[in-house]
Amino acid sequence: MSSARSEPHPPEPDAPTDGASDGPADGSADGPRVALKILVAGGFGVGKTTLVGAVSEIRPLRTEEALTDVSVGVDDLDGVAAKTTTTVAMDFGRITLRDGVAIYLFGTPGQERFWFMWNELSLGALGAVVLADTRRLTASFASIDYFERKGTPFVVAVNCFDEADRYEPHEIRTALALDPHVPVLLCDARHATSAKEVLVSLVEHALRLVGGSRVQGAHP
Ligand SMILES: Nc1nc2c(ncn2[C@@H]2O[C@H](COP(=O)(O)OP(=O)(O)OP(=O)(O)O)[C@@H](O)[C@H]2O)c(=O)[nH]1
Ligand SMILES: [Mg+2]
Repeated sequence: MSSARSEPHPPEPDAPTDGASDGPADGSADGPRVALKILVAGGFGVGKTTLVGAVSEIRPLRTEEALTDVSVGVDDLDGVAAKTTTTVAMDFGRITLRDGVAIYLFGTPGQERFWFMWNELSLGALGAVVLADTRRLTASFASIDYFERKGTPFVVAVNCFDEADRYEPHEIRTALALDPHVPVLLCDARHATSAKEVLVSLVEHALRLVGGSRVQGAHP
C-alpha cells in the first residue's frame, strides 16, 4: 500500500445537492417511501460495475466498452490484467431495503479520461461508496479527494480480491489519510449481502452526518 494522496487531480466538484426524495419513486401507490441516490466510485477496475450488478434487483444498465491499446501505459492494469472491458459512462441499478427505502445506484467510470462525468452523475446523490483495491490504493485517491472537497458523505469499502494482501481497516484509513469519522469496511463486491452491508453503512453514515436517525430495518 502507498500513502499520501496527490496526483492526478479529480474534477472540480459542483455545489452539493440533497440526495433524498420523498414519495413513491416509481409513481405507484406501492412504490418505495423514500428514494435515495448513491454513487459507487473508486479507481479503475476496483469492482464498481461488479458491485452494482451484485446488489441490483433489476437488470443493471451497463455501459461497458472493450479496453483498447489507448489504455496501455495509462491505466494501471496491475492486479486486473484479465480485465477486458471498462465503464465509459455509468452503471445503473436499484435495490429496495426492507422498510421501503429504494436506493438508486450509479456506478461511475473509473478511467481518468471519463472523470468529467462525475459532476453530472453526482447531482442529487446522498452519498458515495468509494471502492478500493489494496494492490492499487492510489487508483481511488481521486474519488476520495473529490467527495471530500464536495462535502459528500462517503464510506471507503475495500474490495477484497482473492489475490490481494489483507489489511485491517485502521491500516487502510492511515494509508488513505482519511478523516476519523469516515467508515472503512472490507467487502466482496461479487456478493450481494456484502455489497448491501456497504450500502447500509453509507446510508447510516449519511444520516448521522445530517443529524437524522438510523434507517429502521435497513439491515439485510
Ligand atoms: N477476484 C475478484 N475479482 C473481482 C472482484 N470484483 C471484481 N472483480 C473482477 O475484477 C474486474 C474489474 O471489475 P469491474 O467491476 O469491471 O471494475 P470497475 O471498477 O467497474 O472498472 P472500471 O469501470 O473499468 O473502472 C472484473 O474482471 C471482475 O470480474 C472481487 O471482489 N474479487
Ligand atoms: Mg465499471
